[in-house]
Order: sequence, then structure tokens, then C-alpha cells
Amino acid sequence: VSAPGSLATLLDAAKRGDRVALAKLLSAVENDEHGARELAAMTWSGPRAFTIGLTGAPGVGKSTLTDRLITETLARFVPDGATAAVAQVGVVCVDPTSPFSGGAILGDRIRMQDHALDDRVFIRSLASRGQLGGLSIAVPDAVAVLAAAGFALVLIETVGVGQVELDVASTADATVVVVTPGWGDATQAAKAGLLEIADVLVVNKADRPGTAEAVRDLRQMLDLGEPSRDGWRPPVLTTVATDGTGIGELFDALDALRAHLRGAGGEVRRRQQAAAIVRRLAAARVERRVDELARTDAFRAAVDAVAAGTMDPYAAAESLITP
Ligand SMILES: Nc1nc2c(ncn2[C@@H]2O[C@H](COP(=O)(O)OP(=O)(O)O)[C@@H](O)[C@H]2O)c(=O)[nH]1
Ligand SMILES: [Mg+2]
Repeated sequence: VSAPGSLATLLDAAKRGDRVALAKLLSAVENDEHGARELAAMTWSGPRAFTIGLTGAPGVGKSTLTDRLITETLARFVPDGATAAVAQVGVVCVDPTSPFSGGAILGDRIRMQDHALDDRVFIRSLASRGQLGGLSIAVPDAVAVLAAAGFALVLIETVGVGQVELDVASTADATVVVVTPGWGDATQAAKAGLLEIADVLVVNKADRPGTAEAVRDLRQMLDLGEPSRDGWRPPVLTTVATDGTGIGELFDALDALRAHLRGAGGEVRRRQQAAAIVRRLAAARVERRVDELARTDAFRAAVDAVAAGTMDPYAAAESLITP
């Protein structure tokens, strides 16, 4: 619980490069609903970061790719001595399966250890502990805090494949879906709904057999799908994250997408992102109201009546909800 004004003080400190303050702000976003709300009021109208989400099944190489993208970003855009504001890359690792920062995140940290000590890079894992709207809100809140603190680029790595990943991906400006060659990985990604959200598809571990087939399958599936919402055609790329092969091309594709999104396509997307976030927060609030309602005498009376057969469940729900 924070004293009034303390979050604003922390935000000022974070803008001056204080990483302890930044870490405290991200903890507030993660754990403290009121703090998150207060922070959003301070950060939402401020600078935005270009956010790239990397998603795909565990083990496909997202952390290794993230590590390579950090290196590439710092090498290309950040000559030594540049101002802090353009020289920073934020990384948010999301693990919805764990209420604590678990083993997967520890592994990610180790894989990104080259950068963990680089003061141009800020790596943080996020596991929402029951904030209103969950991780799908905590992640964009965290990105807004990082942007306010001067991070122009934020990479979001999501662990696993599920609804939370789709939600998180829908808040990123660019979504990279990562698969590996081999039995049905591309098909699995398609089934999980990942092709629809992909801006860039990456077949990582292209040093393994089956890469050409995976690329072909993905291209075919993309051709069968709906044309893109804003004129962007997702490229299918191959990488070997462990030795850096293909990272330059991946970076170029993301840069082209960033340029594309500076036009009308970007506005469409920002509106979609905004709608998704507002919808989720509104839904979470309605759900909370229903939980409150369930603790009232009127609710108990209605349940008694339905159980006794004197009222049907539709009538009961309507009697409780109708104003
Ligand atoms: N052969 C090969 N192994 C890779 C490649 N990229 C990552 N790996 C390995 O795959 C394992 C999982 O990588 P990681 O980045 O942690 O995957 P994540 O779970 O998606 O974040 C690690 O042992 C990596 O070294 C690649 O391009 N080729
Ligand atoms: Mg990982």
C-alpha cells in the first residue's frame, strides 16, 4: 500500500533512470490494483513504446530469439553514447501458469544473461496475482510504465500457448509467432489461433530437418486464411536463434512493420488494442458486480426459489439483473 503521491515520485525517479524505482512501479502494476489504476492515469497519455510480442509453445526458442533481438537492436540503433531515452530495451516475460516467477523465467534470465547486466536493458517477469483484468491488463500497464520511463522498444515474451497469450498478443503492436520444424508444430499453432494474430511467422531451429516443409505449410495456411486486417502480409522467416542466422531478416521485417504501422494501419490497430483493453476491464468490473450480487439476500432468496422449483432460473437471473 503506497502513500499518496509516492507512485508519482517513483515515476519521476524512473524517468531519471532509477531502476529500483522502475521495479517498484512494475510491482505495483502486478500486485496493487489501485496503484495500477493510479499509474495508468499518469502514463497513458505519455510516450508510447513499440511493443513486439513473441509467442509460441515452450521450448521453441522465444527467449533465445529475444536475446538476439536485443543484441541486434542495440547494435543497429544505439551507438555508444546515445541518450538513455533511445538506448533502452525493455523485456517483459509473462508466465500465466505460475503465480510466482518459476523455473521457466529463471531459464529465460540465464539465456538473456549477457543483457541482464547491461544498463540499457531492463528485463522483468510478470505473473499477475489477481489484479482486475489479470495479465491481459497488467502487461499493457507495464508497457505504459516502461514507455513513460523512456523505453522506446519493449519485447514481450509469453510462455505457453493459451487464451492469456492471445490476449497479451492483442496488446502488442507486432506479434511474432514462433514455431519449430517437425511434426505438426505449424498445425498446432494454427489450431491454437496463433496464425490469425501473427504479423511475422518464424520457423526457428532452422538447423533441424523439416524446415522447408514447415515454411511451406505455414504459407499454405496463411493463403487459406482471411486477408490481413490492415494490408500487412505476414512474412514467414527462418532463424537459428542459437547462432544468429536470420536475425537480421527478422529485425528488418519488424522494422518494415513498424514503418507500415506509422500509416493508417497503425491507427486501426491502436483502436483495436484500445477496444480490447477497455472491454476486458469493463468485463472484469461486471463480473465483480455479479460476485457481489451473489452475496446478497436477494440472490439467496432467488436461489432458494429456483431450487424449490417455484421460479425458473431465467426469471431469477432477470429479477436480479434488471434494474
Ligand atoms: N538447435 C537449435 N536449438 C535452439 C535454437 N534456438 C533455441 N534453441 C534451444 O532450444 C531450447 C529452448 O530455447 P528457449 O529460448 O528457452 O525457448 P522458449 O521456451 O521458447 O523461450 C534451448 O536449449 C535453446 O538453446 C535453434 O535455432 N536451434
Ligand atoms: Mg522462454
